[in-house]
Amino acid sequence: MTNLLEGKNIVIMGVASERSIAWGITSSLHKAGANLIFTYRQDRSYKKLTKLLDKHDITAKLIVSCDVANDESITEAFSTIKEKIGTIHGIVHSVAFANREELQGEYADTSRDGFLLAQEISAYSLVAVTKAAKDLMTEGGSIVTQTYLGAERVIPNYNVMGVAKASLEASVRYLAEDMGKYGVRVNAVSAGPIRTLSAKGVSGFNEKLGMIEEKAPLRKNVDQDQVGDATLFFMSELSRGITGEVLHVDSGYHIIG
Ligand code: NDP
Ligand code: KAL
Repeated sequence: MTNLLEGKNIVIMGVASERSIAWGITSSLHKAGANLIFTYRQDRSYKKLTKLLDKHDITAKLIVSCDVANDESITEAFSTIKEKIGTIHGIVHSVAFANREELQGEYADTSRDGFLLAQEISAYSLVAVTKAAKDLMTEGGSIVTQTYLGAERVIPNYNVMGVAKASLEASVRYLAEDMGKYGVRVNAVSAGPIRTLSAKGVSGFNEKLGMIEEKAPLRKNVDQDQVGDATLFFMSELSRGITGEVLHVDSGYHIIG
């Protein structure tokens, strides 16, 4: 797997800590020889990221700030990438957000603002980023996002985020059709529960981990490296015939009734 991404410029969005799924992806793509560009939102994430890169002896080609809730910030980030890097071959979209108080109780209580916020950051951002990256992906490439089973089924507490992920998965299909003619593939990885900053403090997370150990065919939880390797597959030519797909990396849990 060492040379799968040699010479490829790939943008990774969403490293907030060593536990981030995007950090597992960073490891896999780095081992495959990719040149990595990172985007972050909070200064705290920038500090974590630079420390992690240092610790693991990974050199970033570029690190730029990008708040996906803000069109100007997206345009600025991608024009900096265009100016400093030129052509890119891939984007890893690993960002999501909903108000904590709406990730519990009844979905029927979701506020208009909370609904729109979750959609904006967790689903529309993939569209906005694809739009901004279009003229940098002149040699074709691959866009990969992260989703969860709550898009397909009702999972307690996931609520407004489940509806945002359903919108994200539908966007993957529509974007796959649009971008296919430019040689760009668009896919999603649907990961099982992984303890990250996002998962911290949300109700019902530990129960979900237990459920996988008990019911999933592989009887164990997945980790960031497994999601990283599946994302590497989507980034590489090994998946050249696949687009518009949602691939479950969840120990097989989704097949169990
Ligand atoms: P993390 O908390 O590590 O990452 C979430 C990231 O979202 C952070 O880097 C955060 O950046 C970023 N983010 C939030 N709002 C914005 C914004 N407005 N602009 C730019 N970036 C933003 O959690 P995960 O690694 O768990 O989450 C990554 C993805 O994986 C998400 O899409 C999540 O839904 C998905 N997923 C997670 C699962 C899990 O069990 N953990 C399971 C299945 C899917 P910052 O902190 O700088 O704001
Ligand atoms: C059924 C599950 C249990 C948990 C329910 C909801 C999880 C929603 C994920 C969503 C991304 C979490 C947040 O938006 C948290 C946010 O309100 C507060 N946290 C933060 O601001 C931190 C500091 C930053 C880094 O986080 C973000 N996101 O910016 C779902 C479980 C089993 C699987 C998970 C966790 C899925 C998923 O999508 O993450």
